[in-house]
Amino acid sequence: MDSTRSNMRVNGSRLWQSLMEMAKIGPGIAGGNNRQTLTDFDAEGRALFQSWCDAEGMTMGVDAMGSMFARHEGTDPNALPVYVGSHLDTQPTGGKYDGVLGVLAGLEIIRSLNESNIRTKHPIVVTNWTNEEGTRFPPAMVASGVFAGMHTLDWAYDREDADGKKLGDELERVGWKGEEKVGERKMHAFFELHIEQGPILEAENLEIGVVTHGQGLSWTQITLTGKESHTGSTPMPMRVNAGLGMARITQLVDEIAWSHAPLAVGAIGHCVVEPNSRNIIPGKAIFTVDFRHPDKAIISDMLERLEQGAKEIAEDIGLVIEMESVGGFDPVEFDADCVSAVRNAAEQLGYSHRDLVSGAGHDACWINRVAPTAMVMCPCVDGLSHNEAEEISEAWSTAGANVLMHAVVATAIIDDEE
Ligand code: HGY
Ligand code: MN
Ligand code: MN
Repeated sequence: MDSTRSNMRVNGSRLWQSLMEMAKIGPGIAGGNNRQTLTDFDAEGRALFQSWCDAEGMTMGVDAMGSMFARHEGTDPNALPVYVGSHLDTQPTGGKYDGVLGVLAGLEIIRSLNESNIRTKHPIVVTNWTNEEGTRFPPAMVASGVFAGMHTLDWAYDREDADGKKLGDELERVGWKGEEKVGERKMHAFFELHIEQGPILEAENLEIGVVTHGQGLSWTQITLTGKESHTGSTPMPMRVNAGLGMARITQLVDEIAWSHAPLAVGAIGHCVVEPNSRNIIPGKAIFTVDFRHPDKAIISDMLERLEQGAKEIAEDIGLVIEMESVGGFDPVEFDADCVSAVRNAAEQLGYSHRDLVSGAGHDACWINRVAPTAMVMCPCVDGLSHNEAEEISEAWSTAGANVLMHAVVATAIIDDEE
């Protein structure tokens, strides 16, 4: 390999500074972030990212879902670009690195290439996908899902938050509703760096995860309708308690997941109890069941048992039950050549690494349907994420960004290597 390329490294401390700078926008209450999609904080983070891209001479495209595409020219303007990125939006009690590392490491690649005057044949486009988290506007990965043709634009615009605000209106309000038709961009390849959000790499003292697959995900929203009544004067036999139904279904979800140990996972993270008064028996409970597994057949089995068991619980208590699939995707196998580019980069750079199945969903899981795609992962402390205490080290961040850069540049081809 040409010495120029083999000596390429990112500026890890500059990347770390940018991460800390972005983390100041939309602070949480415990050291993390609350920069939810299409809030004013999200708009502020986008503007900072745009200013950094402008400083590198990149041209910004924005599509009708607000996804941002910062283009760094290659020597062949007609060559399909190599895309690299992730998401800047965070969970309400999110960490400083989930998604953000992937976007800012992409920018750091451009900063480093500009500094060392290395030109690639293919242009490189650094991407910020709108609303990866899917907390404010479910489901997760909605903009990359529209890009991959999994959702229509109108359906996405119609998503409502807890206050009844619509995604499309909020996109307009924050000024990030672009003109570009979503999904028209063609990619030579897409790479995403992300923290593992699980314990494996740290536990095995490894620096890099070469992500070969992403596990499948299913979100089922359940609405239980019972009867509101006084918690004091209503005799137990007369109660139709929606909260009790939710509690029993929560237990059922846990049992179903454990029955497919060690890989299956299941939980209920979102729930609304109405009218949510301490002395009224809940008349309604609305909650989302999150099931995940690398094997689609297991997810189907979990869903069948959930449907069967939840109906029995509802009947036993006298509740009306409605169940609706509100998100999900099949297990993903990433592109073999892109995965090899990641693995080769880790080997050439001398980083300890292993193949990994992603436990979390990522924009790459949808983009893999429309372009050759792969992911790089770095460890996170105690495997903790979706928690303000999420933490990584600067060394892990730098290693991940170096592997990302070498995989991207090898795919975008350095001009004088032709
Ligand atoms: O839900 C997920 O896996 C992703 O973190 N949005
Ligand atoms: Mn993420
Ligand atoms: Mn996340």
